[in-house]
Amino acid sequence: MVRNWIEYRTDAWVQWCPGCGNFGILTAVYKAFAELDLDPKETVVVSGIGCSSRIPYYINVSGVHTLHGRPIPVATGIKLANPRLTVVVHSGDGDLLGIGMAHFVALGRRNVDLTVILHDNAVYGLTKGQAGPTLPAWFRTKALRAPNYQDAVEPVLIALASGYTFIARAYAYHAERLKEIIKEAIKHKGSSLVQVLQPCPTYNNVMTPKWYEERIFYVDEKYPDYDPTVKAPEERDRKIAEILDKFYKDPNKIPLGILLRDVSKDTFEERIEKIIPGYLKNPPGLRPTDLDGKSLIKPEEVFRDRLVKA
Ligand SMILES: Cc1ncc(C[n+]2csc(CCOP(=O)(O)OP(=O)(O)O)c2C)c(N)n1
Ligand code: SF4
Ligand SMILES: [Mg+2]
Repeated sequence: MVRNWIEYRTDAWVQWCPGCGNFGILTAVYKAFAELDLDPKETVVVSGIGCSSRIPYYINVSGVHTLHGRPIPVATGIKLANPRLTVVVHSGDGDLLGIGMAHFVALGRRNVDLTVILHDNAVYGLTKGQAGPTLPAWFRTKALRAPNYQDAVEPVLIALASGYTFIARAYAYHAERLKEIIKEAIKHKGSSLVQVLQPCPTYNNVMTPKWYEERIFYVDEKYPDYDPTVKAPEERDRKIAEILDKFYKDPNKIPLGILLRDVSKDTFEERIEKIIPGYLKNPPGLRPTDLDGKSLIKPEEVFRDRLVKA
């Protein structure tokens, strides 16, 4: 059964500026969730703080609007408490790659089965247009008094270096292509990154739709033989070298599509199962905590080794 995507809409007024790329991302997410037939009760959207992070209010699944930079740790906790949930992180470039960068790297190292959708407008939209971590050096957007004199970070390369097992880039105005990529990212078992290039017509007057559309290309169109799959750990470095060689030679071109799909690694949940057998069958979030009014959690047993003896 495929649900109607309208079921995932809420009644909340969508508070984004006209033309904002977040609308394309939201549309793609509704349709991806519907086509994957995700049960709203078994799906959680977790965001940080920013314009993009308002998204949990607009999607009719469980949602948590967390602190600036912290959606990944909160999402990790939710997923590890109940690995049967589908957990999707939505946040901005400032949130995930500035204040939240350590968590972004840690997620790749762990390969928790989460999908991260990075709304990348290269500015801090909510706080009125300061330079975001992905704004190239010497670009001067309209809120800046001087050109940006920091270098940009490249989230795809950081994700490759950190261990993410699914890495893709998309463009917010191409909602159909974005929807297909989001579906693949959610289906993948492990940490997935979808970097979405997102025009911000209010503050980013340099990286406009025209600017993006002159640079983007789809890897499956330009290189139809390219296979993003990594099947064994020793193939990963060779695949990264191929990505750099094929897609990163021309700094004026931006590759879109699925760049890496690494099926060679255990997820974090599978690693926990190895050291705590039975965890996947009986994870903490599904264990009863109360029986007939009597708590099943006995602090004196849980903390037995840590009690300070008088
Ligand atoms: C701890 C903390 N520091 C700073 C802020 C102020 N702040 C709110 S949103 C934001 C950046 C938003 O940029 P981004 O994550 O790129 O999201 P966008 O608005 O562009 O979607 C900042 C710095 C905050 N809310 N909390
Ligand atoms: S400020 Fe930019 S990112 Fe924020 S809602 Fe407006 S157009 Fe979108
Ligand atoms: Mg931003």
